[in-house]
Amino acid sequence: MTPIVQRGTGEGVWFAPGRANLMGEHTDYNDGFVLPFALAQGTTATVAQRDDAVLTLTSHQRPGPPIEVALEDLAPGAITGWAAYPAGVAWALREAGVKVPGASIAIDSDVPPGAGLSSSAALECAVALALTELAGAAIPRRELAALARRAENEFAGVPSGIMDQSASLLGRAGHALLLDCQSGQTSQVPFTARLLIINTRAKHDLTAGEYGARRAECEEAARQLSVPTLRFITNCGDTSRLRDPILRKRARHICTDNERVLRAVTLLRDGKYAEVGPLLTQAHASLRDDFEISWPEADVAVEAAVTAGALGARMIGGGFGGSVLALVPDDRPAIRAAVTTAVAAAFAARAWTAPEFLDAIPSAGARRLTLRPPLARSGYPHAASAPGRDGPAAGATPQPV
Ligand code: GAF
Repeated sequence: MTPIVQRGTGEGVWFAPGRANLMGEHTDYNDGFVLPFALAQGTTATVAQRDDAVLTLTSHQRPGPPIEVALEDLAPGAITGWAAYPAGVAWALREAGVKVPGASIAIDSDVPPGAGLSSSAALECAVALALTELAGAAIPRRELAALARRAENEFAGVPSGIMDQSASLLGRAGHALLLDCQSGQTSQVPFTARLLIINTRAKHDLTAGEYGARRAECEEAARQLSVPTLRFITNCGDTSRLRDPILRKRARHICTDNERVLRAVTLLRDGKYAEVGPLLTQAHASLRDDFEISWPEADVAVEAAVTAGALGARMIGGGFGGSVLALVPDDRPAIRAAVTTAVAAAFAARAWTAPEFLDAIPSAGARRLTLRPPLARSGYPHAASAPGRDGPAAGATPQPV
């Protein structure tokens, strides 16, 4: 079969994955450790270069007329909603001196939005990779992650850390990514597993105030402990010096979660996969009781999953909605089935919206794709509509170029 999308150097399809996080929540903006991995689910940006200096944006998930903006008009606040993420990337690249060309960008994704699986980082990173390649700019992936984060922080106004963009751009199949958010150093930790994501369908939203409030509390705790960031608290007992009980709990979560990341890495490197399970469940208790960012559906999902035989489970992401990650033995499909049945039953008993179950397989990071027909439609991506759900992320066989 012939790949037919790459008709010229000025167009193509780029893919960037969403992420799950094995360990280390809210530790990234505290200069701590995180251990995320790239998912197989992700976002495609199908891009055609234009002769004018204009960006047009369409999304299969957000039908409507193309959003159009002149590159020179890009500035924080100029674009809002979903398009702020790709437009923000073009802005951040220009700020960094990249000669971003005009482009028509069509987005498609199979990362459920609001599920805490970094649909926004996947969107940013797919576009970042596309625009830098079209511009002929060779930007190391770590720097590209920082630029995508800048787009999210300053253009879209979301005060997030560096974890999600790093996982999307630096992820490797069969590995989790250990990232030291202070030094920026990364190392790939072998991790071949099929985990279970339970999308609780309670939507999370990082623009809501709680994420920023946690950041502020962590900064205040660090100030009162006379350290630059909570990363520098390595003896978790030191957090008891904080008089304020809320700040004490926040700092304790960050310190113990940093410890759990390093412990999980050691266990994985020693091949003790199953022993990571209880760490996940401990992390959930810390996120629920100390950091106070869990939500009822997540607590019920964790409890039901572990009772039904999961090795461990916890909420992932920013909190207050989104997904639970459960570690289930790969070689025991009956346990996986028991876990999904138990979680679904627990939700039904409370008359909650049924949860969605997804595979979480440590997968490769962002890359350019070639596609097979029928994905490259006539006139596409200039056509008003973006690729369909049979599009690259959902059904095609992605092949690195
Ligand atoms: C969100 C943010 F985008 C990340 O930077 C990270 O802080 C995470 O919440 C919590 O660990 O995904």
